[in-house]
Amino acid sequence: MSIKEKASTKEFPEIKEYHATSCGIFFKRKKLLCTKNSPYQKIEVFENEYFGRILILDGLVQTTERDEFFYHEMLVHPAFVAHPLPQNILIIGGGDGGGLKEILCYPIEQVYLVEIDPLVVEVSKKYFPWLLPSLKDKRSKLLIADGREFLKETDRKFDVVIVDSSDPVGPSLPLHEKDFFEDLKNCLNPEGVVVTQLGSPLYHLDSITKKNIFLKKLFKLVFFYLAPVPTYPGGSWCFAFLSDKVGPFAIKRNPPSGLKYFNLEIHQAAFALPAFMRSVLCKT
Ligand code: AG3
Repeated sequence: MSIKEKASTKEFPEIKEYHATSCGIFFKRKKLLCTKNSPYQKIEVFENEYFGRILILDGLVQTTERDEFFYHEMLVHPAFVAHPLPQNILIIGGGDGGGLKEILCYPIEQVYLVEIDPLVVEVSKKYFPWLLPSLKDKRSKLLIADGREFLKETDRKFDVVIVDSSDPVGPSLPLHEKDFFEDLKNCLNPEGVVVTQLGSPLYHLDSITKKNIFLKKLFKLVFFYLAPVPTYPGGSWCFAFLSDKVGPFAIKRNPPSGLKYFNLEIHQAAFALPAFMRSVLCKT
């Protein structure tokens, strides 16, 4: 960015997300596109010169046009290259549709998108270009429902479940709890794989460690992996790959072409954990 460009952004107000009490990230707000309160949360979309449109829920950055591919590709493709035959898919959360568009790259039978907040879907349809075409795909079924209730009530079984929650506060809190993962397990086919986002290895290591304990009791195979997400706290994000039968390393198919971050080398490398994570996660 040139000095002139830097100076020209001065007039814009700043949007901040605190990552801890003394630090965080800021964006200059070029244009406010939407600010609404749903019964669940505050939903904001604004435009930043560098990152494009940014979706914020209750003050937490969810996705940006410029760097969404890091997160959404790494949320979806590891499970899809490793599962023997992913046909029936469930996404819980993820009402912005970033994960859905990645899933639809595969020849699946059906994908349920279960999002609690209809306003997130409405707003994302309007401001993020990938959601509307993904919802029009005949294989997509949008259900506005509480993910936890859906799992308790459904008799469907899924091959891959993607949990695209926000941080463990507000409407996403239940999607981080033990009961939820127990219910999730009951909705999996025998070769089912679950991927869930777990937060920042720097800021959220305690909560990742707590989940590790109950996840290892529930699933025979528990793997953690990492991906860079420039606009999330700490810039590096942790995911869990969970299954009773299917591990991540025996590759069953190539990823779709045209991806911007994921490839099979990245897939293998992503499961290598730094020493500070291994020392707390690999001893239990
Ligand atoms: N879900 C994970 C968002 C976590 C962001 N946390 C934060 N900024 N503190 C993203 C949903 C996008 N499909």
